[in-house]
Amino acid sequence: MSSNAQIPPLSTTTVGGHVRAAAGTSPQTSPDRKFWFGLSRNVMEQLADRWEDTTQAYSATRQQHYFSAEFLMGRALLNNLTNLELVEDAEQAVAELGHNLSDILESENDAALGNGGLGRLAACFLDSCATQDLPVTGYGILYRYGLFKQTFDHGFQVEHPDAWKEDGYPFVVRRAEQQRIVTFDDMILRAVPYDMPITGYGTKNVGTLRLWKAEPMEEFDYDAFNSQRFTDAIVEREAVMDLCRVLYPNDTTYAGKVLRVRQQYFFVSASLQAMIANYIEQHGEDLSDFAKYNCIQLNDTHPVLAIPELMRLLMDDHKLGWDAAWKIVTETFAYTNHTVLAEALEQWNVTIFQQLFNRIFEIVCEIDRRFREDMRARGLSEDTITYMSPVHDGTVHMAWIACYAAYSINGVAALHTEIIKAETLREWHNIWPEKFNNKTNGVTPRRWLKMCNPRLSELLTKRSGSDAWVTDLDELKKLRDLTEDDEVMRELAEVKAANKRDFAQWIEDRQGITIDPESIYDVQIKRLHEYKRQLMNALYVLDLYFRIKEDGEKNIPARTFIFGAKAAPGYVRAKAIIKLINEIANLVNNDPEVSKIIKVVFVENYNVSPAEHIIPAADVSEQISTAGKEASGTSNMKFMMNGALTLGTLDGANVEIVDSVGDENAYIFGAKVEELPELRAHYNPAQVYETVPGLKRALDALVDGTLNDGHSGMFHDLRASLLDGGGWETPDVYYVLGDFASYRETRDRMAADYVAEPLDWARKCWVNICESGRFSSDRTINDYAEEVWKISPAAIS
Ligand code: 26W
Repeated sequence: MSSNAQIPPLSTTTVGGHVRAAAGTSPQTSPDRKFWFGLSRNVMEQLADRWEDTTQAYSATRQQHYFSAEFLMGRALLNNLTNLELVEDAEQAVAELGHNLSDILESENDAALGNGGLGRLAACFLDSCATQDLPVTGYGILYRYGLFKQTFDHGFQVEHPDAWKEDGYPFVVRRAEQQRIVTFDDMILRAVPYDMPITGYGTKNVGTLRLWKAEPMEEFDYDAFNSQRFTDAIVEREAVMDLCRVLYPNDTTYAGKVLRVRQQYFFVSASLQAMIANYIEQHGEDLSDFAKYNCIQLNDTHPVLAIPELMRLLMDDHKLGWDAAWKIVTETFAYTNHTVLAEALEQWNVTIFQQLFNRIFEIVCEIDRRFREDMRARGLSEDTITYMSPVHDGTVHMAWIACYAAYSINGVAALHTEIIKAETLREWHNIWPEKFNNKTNGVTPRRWLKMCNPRLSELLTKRSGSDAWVTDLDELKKLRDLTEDDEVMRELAEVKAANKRDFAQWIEDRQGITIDPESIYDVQIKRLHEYKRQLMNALYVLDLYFRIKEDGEKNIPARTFIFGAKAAPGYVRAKAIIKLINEIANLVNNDPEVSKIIKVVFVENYNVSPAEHIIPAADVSEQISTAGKEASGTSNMKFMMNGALTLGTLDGANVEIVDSVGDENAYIFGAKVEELPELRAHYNPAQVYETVPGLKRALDALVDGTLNDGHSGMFHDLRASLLDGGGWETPDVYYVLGDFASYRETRDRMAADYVAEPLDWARKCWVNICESGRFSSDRTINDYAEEVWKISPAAIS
């Protein structure tokens, strides 16, 4: 179809040459990993000229800059081959050189520079921006270690460093000539950009993700070395290198770590300096039109230091007055909120600011002073003013700075946006309702459908007569009525069955566990958090075990319960839930009778690439958060696109998914947001435990010796957290027991429906696939581009 015709073909000769250079052997004897390097370099060679052209085109126009502490990119090679429509060429060349493309692809490490939803969203957004020729650049940090690797030791999570690029990484280019200097009061260092090309599908444009790396000012301090202060010189170097060493593994829990605020300031300062330099090069020294050519999206509060830093750069380095600088700042920044959980709000002790960058602290205090003046003039009460002020109680409140300075504030799903307007950011909404808007999240159909599910992609292309859906997912709506065509439904069922066989093989190879590919694959994959209620899922499985084992229930449809989740290393209760699921897996999988009907699989080290194997094979998508807590969710969208049905609460984007597919094509249960306050007021979990069928037996198994927590007391704590809060906290904060009966009934019904009439199940899956266009990140990005960023496509010729 495309412009890619001009790319010189990727051939046995070119691939062979790159592999020889990377491996120092013939391609035939090269290890897969070295082959991957060579093939990747060949891809880089192919896109280089277009990348340069795109960068040039974008620098002259109005641009958007996406600031994010996390980009969960996953693997790059297949994504780039897919986008450049080179998969077949690569397959052929690799085969001719005696290798197998899928082995080569599997030798790539995931670039796991993110924790979960927020980081993966940033990655999907970049894909959609490139595909739609939008002048957008991502800015973040080149972490040496990505999200920790997870293993299980006797069922307990163990964390290991993820040295993902230790032997090199061909998809970033160091641009030393564009380095910047970043100054802290106690440290000065160089920020060196490493640029990653972001290819789009069916376009020549190649966007950029710029990841900054901290390096010492001097390659080596020879003076210190010569004056015998050798160790001092090394220690200083290491302090600088520490800055980018590791991605903080907390997802939603804030920890006031100085190194983290250093990371944040480091990358926003370097990015802003680069933006200003480009502006001056293009439009001259007068910065008053800065906001006409640039806008910045703040991905949650992590990059909010960019607000005082831009003030500093404009005033101190470029000599603008406060008002002129503030005008630019307030026309430049837009802020996205990704969570309503109070424990996620970033607040830094003022002493950290004073120690690291006192000038920034001064500016924040001046923002605070003017804010208070402004609010008094509006007649707000002193209490409200204090609550909303950027600096109070010895703390700097990052979200409040963002709300005050940003021209746009958005939530990530319709329900979430309503909640931040009415609760989380209520005071701000009262003053500036016009700043608030919703941008429901989306996911890229390139990675999450075309690339990870080639069988379904082929079916969709065949049935719609073209592959236009790859860049316009709404095209699939036109196929919705094919539910009437049993032949198509049988094809769909066969695609799913084949994907399930692939997954069974994959998990057997990876973890040595055998599952039944004919069973229902019921999947919950996401970070481990109490609000996501993996514990409720686990209790259902445990209860089902007893129903089979003790009650002798017959007619239980065969099922495989699949989990994937990492817990923040310091989140004790989340780790207890991981151990519990592993113990339940032990119990179930080793029971000669029960294991014929159900199995439990915990996918170790869940990440982007495991997700690409799991999602195409899934039948049931578990989206079971306590209503009001999951801002959006994005795996719900990936599952839908791949023909899995949602078993979920009316939370986050689930609400919009049900709205698109209809009640009859999803399985919704549990308390709704507006019901919860009333329900909680009379909630007595101990009574629910006694009366709801199955609960008592399942919960008691946590402490009666059925399950073994290695004498850690973890399972006792889990049970207590639900029943009486251990006597010192509110019991069952996330309403696990309250929603259990409804969950159990709905999940049972869902399994029964699956086996009752496979073609009817396929019809529901088909509707989900055909209605997933609304959840393409192309749609999300279009909405941002038109309503918030005001940018238009800039295609290169
Ligand atoms: C400071 C600690 C911290 C770390 C990460 C606070 C907050 C976060 C993120 C905001 C957590 C996150 O990833 N949120 C998820 O964002 C997704 C993309 O919008 C949503 O789909 C998820 O519902 C939301 O949990």
